[in-house]
Amino acid sequence: MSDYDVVVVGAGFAGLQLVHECRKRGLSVHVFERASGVGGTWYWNRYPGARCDVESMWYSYSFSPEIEQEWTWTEKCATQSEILRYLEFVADKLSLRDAITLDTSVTDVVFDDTTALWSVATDSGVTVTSRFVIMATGCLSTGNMPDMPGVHTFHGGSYHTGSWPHDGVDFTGKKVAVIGTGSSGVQMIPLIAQDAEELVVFQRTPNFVVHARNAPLTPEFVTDIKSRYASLRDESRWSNSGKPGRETLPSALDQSESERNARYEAQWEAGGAVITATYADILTNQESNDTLTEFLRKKIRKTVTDPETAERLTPYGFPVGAKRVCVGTDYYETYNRDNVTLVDIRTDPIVAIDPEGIRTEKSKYDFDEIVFATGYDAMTGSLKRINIRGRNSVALKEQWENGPKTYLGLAVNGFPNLFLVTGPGSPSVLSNVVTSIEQHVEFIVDHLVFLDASGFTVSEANDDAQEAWVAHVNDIADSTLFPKANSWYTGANVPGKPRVFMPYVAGVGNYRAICDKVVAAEYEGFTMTRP
Ligand code: N01
Repeated sequence: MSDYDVVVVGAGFAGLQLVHECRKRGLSVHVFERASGVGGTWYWNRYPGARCDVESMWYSYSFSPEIEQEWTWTEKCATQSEILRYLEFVADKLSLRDAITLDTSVTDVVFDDTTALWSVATDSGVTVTSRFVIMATGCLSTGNMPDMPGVHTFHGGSYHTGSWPHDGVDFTGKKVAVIGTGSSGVQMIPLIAQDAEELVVFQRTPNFVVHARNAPLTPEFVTDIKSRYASLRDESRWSNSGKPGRETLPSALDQSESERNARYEAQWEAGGAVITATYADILTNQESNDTLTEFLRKKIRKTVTDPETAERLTPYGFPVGAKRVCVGTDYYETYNRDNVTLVDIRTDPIVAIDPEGIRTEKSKYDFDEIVFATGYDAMTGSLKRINIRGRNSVALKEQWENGPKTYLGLAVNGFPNLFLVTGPGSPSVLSNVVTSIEQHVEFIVDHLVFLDASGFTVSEANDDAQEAWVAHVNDIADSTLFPKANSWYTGANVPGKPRVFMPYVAGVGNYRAICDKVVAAEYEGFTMTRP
């Protein structure tokens, strides 16, 4: 007999919905969450300018029409604080809080071959047993802190974007360094520049940055969407991106240069990373991709007044969209300010951090504050830092030494009754992640119900099904331009991490159809056994 049917690790979007869905189906469930509140990534990412670049009307749960109608988003792209308020509202509305233990990190998740139960140990000393464990730990929740010489000797304030102080940081009149120019850096740099006396940005790889064109939502717009939510959500579930569709022409090469640029211009003005979906072949055909690359490079040169800075900000060497396109507000314009300097650390590398600031090969900079916008050990980091041991005590970390392998991104051979939400091999980070989370949660919980109804106690992904899924994920990725960039999708941002393309690129609709077929074939690819 176990303490729970289901133990969930993490109380973000996935963990909260899991509590609700498990309870609805009569399964006892408990969540352990390391933070002092619910919200997952939205609990931690409180840096200036933090907001979601997927529109709030879509970046929200669809499983409850009541929540959809009751909650009203105020901005096109919601701020971190609004998303956190939303998740707190959901937790209260569905009375989820009593199933969640906060301030508690799970340290060990160990399978007992004899009893077929999982033992889940925490840093508070509490250990519980459970029939099933669901890892809802998020794709971007373990920070990537560069191991720079002297990093701990700095006398000023030092912060990573993914664990921001709750009281905020006052940069007024300060000398500030930001290291990293991904989505987090791009959002915060313009705001820090407004307050700081001096801001120095240390850039390793320039990214393509497009405008968010964020704006308040009008009551008419919200009412209209709310009245059509059911069909729009259905469209999202079967789309590529997890949002309602938009008009996409087959190839950028079918149009003249002026027609193409007119379409790009319209999308540039509308804002959003969706510019890479202007043509269906932008991420599969290098020549098509080059047309958008050139359009965006011209925008940088036109916006940034100093030609040398503009050139340093201009990305080369990878297709646009193969690394996540960053969505910002006045990002390039910020480099026209007198108090902002851009250091290209590819030509002038950081050699050390010392008590006063940062030393590069060519210069020394003194700072009051250093911000690390250096990203995450994405997709596998949060799973590998927990001691997860499956059959015969094999550690997940060791099994994944050469890269993660999963079946559907949801289960791992050798780890029976353990499931992943948005695991490697799922569309997760290449989609509106909330749409993906909902599909995964429903698949997993329905599977548990099926097991109980059929008298099965153990479900395990087959090795051959897993191998076939990994091969499929790779084949599809290789038919696109994604693998041509050194990105966190491939693990390239973390020194020593194996290079494996982790997300599933064929879209949430195709993925859902495959999962539906697996269900229709009574969970093909899983071996299910009775006691
Ligand atoms: O992290 P990143 P992020 N020395 O990995 C640099 C989501 N997100 O937190 O490119 C110096 O993209 C690194 O350089 P390089 C979104 O999915 C969404 O910004 O590796 N620099 C890069 O410039 C996003 O993609 C939203 O050469 C170092 C930067 O740090 C994901 O989170 C907002 C370095 C890291 O960029 C991650 O975004 C925020 C080193 N040792 C985040 N190591 C929205 O919804 C790394 N870098 C808008």
